Amino acid sequence: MRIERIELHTIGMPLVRPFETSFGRQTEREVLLAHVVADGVDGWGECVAGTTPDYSSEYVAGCAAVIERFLAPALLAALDVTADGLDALFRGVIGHRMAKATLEAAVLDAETRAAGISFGERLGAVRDRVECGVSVGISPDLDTLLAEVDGYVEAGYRRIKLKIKPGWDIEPVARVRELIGTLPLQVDANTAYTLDHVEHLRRLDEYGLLLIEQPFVEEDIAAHVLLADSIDTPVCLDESITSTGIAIDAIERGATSIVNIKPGRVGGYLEAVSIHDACRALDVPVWCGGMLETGVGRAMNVALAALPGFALPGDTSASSRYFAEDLTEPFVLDDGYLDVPTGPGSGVEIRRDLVERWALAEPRVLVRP
Ligand code: SMG
Ligand code: MG
Repeated sequence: MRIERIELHTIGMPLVRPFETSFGRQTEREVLLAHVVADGVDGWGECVAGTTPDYSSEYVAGCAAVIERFLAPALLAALDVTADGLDALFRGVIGHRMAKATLEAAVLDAETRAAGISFGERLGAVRDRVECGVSVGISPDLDTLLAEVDGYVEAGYRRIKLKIKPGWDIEPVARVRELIGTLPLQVDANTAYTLDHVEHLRRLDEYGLLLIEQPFVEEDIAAHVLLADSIDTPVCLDESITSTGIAIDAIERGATSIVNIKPGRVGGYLEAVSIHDACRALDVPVWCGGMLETGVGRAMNVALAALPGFALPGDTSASSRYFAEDLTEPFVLDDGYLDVPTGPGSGVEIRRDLVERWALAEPRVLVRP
């Protein structure tokens, strides 16, 4: 394919309720979207970065700058672009995986639309629907938390994930476990703990959790090995896993026995598939994480979650978990599952009227020199 044009849109979408994690609270999702036109075919990609560099070092305005200054010019200059060739094309830029993943998603979307195949077919999906979990933010108080969880159980979610931090962990977990009985439950600390908390975290073992996600800072694989050796609850890395090599290393060292795969965090869907394949070869189950995606990213995540190694429910919740109105046709839960889109490309259509209505700035238009 030859890329004729790249447009970068930044929009703001209100959340149906604030989302609080150990590192912050958000009431709106700022979304960077890349729209590529390749041989007359449109492709859209969503960036998972947030407004501030708190989940990772990347953030929306930074991703837009890296794309505009370095990645888009490389893409526009290339004579023949394929999704498989992007790794080599972007090799001159170190890191910036979320920015790279945004363009990769748009190129994959255009490529699969042109070929008339679905994202699921392209990635190797083996299921036509995926089991869904929901991520529950830190609440102002326990009653509010229990009411929120109750609503999600009613809606049919098949797994609950609680955000935890020091001061908001054992008691919320105990109360939610009491409320939901044997429904699968897991927790996510987003790096809020240190090795001083190992004894405290061992108290979670009582509640039969599926896993504890990313208790310590992303660079500290060794700390996760120590925890994994002293706790029964499986340790699962999220932020730490940024490539296939790092995933294999973390697994072999015993830091993680389950892996959260987020395409944006690892540089794209093709690297996500590669991590899936590596984990599968090592008999390590994986699940699909979420970054409050709009329908654009959600459609692609649901396709990824339909690969055979995705053995646990993902943070692939319904559109209504975050948005009153989605950017595409909404994803609606059916008995705790979402259908994998079957149409060409991502299989969903972006509503350009909403991209315009929710724009936070004029789109940046990049064309071949
Ligand atoms: O999309 O439902 C979702 C979000 C799931 O909890 C979620 N994501 O660390 O796994 C994670 C967090 C990161 C959110 S960054 C604001
Ligand atoms: Mg996480």
